[in-house]
Amino acid sequence: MRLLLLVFTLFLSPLLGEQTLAMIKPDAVKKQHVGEIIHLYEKSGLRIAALKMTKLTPEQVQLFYWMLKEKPFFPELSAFMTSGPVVVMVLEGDHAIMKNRQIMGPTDPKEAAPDTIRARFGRDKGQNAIHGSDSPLSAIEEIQFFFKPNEIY
Ligand code: RTP
Ligand code: MG
Repeated sequence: MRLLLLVFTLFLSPLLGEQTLAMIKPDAVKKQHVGEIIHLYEKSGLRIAALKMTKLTPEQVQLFYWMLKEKPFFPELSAFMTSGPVVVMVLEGDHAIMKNRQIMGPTDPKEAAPDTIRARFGRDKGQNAIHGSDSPLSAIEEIQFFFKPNEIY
């Protein structure tokens, strides 16, 4: 079953309506940019298939950003990501993973094109307003991290 899901995700889903996870980070929620960011996604042609607000625990940040656990900035990242609620969404559409990364802009808002979420709402490399899955595998894992199948429409 897992193998079938993997094959479907890697080869077919980009054409049929790929899904990705987007998370509005605590800085952007605090500054009340949730509505604007959701509006940008809806205008982009991606469909919002699931949506919720939640507050991450330090344990959840360790699991979610497991690849970065050894990085020197991880304590700062953990403090930031647990500093307030986040809004998580499943976005769906053609090449949703890549499209979302384009709409977000690069990690450092200073390097981002002016109309991207990070250029508009991010402050620096740490507090950069938005997260997006970066591959088909991370999209599956991150969507499952936050949503049960019956919460995705
Ligand atoms: P994200 O996972 O949040 O979508 O960001 P990303 O792919 O653009 O960047 P990634 O390398 O995965 O880093 C995850 C998040 O860690 C924080 N970070 N801080 N202070 C620093 O040098 C630094 N580097 C990364 C950011 O919040 C980044 O988005
Ligand atoms: Mg990343």
